[in-house]
Amino acid sequence: MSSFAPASKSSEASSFAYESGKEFFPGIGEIQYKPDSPASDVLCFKYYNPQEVVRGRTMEEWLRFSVCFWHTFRGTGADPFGYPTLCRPWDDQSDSMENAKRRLRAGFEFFKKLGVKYWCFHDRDIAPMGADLKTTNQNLDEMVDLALQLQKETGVKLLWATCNLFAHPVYACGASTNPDAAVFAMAAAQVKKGLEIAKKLGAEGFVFWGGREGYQSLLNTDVKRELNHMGGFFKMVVQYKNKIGFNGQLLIEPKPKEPMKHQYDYDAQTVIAFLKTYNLDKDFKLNIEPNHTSLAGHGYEHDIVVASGYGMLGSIDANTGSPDLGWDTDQFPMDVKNSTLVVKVILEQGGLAPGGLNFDCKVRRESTALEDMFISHIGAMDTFARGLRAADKILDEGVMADAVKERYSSYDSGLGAKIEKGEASLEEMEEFIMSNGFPQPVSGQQEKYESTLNRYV
Ligand code: XLS
Ligand code: NI
Ligand code: NI
Repeated sequence: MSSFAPASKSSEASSFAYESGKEFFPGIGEIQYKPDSPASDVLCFKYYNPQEVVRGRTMEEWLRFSVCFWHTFRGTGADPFGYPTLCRPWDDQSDSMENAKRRLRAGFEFFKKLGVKYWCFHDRDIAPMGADLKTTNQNLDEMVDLALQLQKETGVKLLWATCNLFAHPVYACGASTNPDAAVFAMAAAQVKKGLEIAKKLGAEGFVFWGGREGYQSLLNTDVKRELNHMGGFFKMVVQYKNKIGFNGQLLIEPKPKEPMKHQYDYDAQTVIAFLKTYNLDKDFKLNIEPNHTSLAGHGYEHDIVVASGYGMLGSIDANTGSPDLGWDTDQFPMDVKNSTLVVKVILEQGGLAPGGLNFDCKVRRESTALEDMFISHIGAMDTFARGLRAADKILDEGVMADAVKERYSSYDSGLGAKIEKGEASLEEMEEFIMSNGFPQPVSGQQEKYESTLNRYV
């Protein structure tokens, strides 16, 4: 397949039309909760009522929404076949600091008007790289000062920060798993700075997404050595985090493939096994992105359920893919059944804090209007608010939980309880079957659960 990737930026050069000091989103005010609004009004919340109390906490406290800076303020809509379509009036497409500052100001106006309390970014989203590490870090410092000021002015906080360890050509064969130790050093130096700025901005977490940590071919790859390097890299991160007193939660975001053919952080269970193998499981949790879970061949909420089950669910990149496509389309989550199943887990584990629901989503390249940025986020927030209301009802009535409990009740006493305590032996099992005979099959009743769920969503 040949690529029609844009080499020229000429198509969007004329879109810059921002008058200094003006609003970035004129005509759009703070988004209101209007439960009685008609279906045609998509610039208000119909279900998300931030201060409404559900199960002892406000909706805002349960859901902890965050906007991601990379898709929403750095995404251009370019794809391998087409030029950018999302040409924002404040963005002159240059790598200047002036442009970076305008973008950041536009971002904070957006967060404030939307009514989210958190944002997330990669270091390279907010500041252009310089010719060397020193100037790169200086650029970052200048942008972080502005971000700190805007955070103070708006009350918007940093859910998590992350380092982009995958876009630069030098990371093509991996960052911490690169066969070249100098590239490992470059990544480590970048993360050192990343942790420092995260601390300065009061980040509640710090994410590692290993987009290039994997392989395209096993023929040129020493898998075990690369994994050892990645484990060592994270040990350094823990040491430095403790040294500088950064208290944010460290998180790993699993993804099985794309951009690499295989990525080491394949899915929740793989990452948990990795963390345990390298004795890092007390220092890290998982940031689960359902679109990645789908890519791993699992159902939407699978990794959320698994991570939570092991006490390792730290945060969620709330998005979705297209079930009919095999890649990470990062769409806005608009499916109420999916959001219900996710929020049910959040409620059952007592919340996500210090994590949250970060919209790692991008509007489609065809959705070119500025208001689409709002409509997409509002729609997704309403989807999760509906999920919260439905999950609350499911837990309140307890019909599904009771049925599941009943399904496992043979483990509550007698032989089952002995098995669960780890006090039983194979000989005892044999004796039990000898005296009781073969057990009768018990119905799993999947359809009963499915139709019960449908009564809530
Ligand atoms: C890419 C990942 C990425 C991480 C942050 O697929 O989802 O956006 O969330 O690096
Ligand atoms: Ni993500
Ligand atoms: Ni993703």
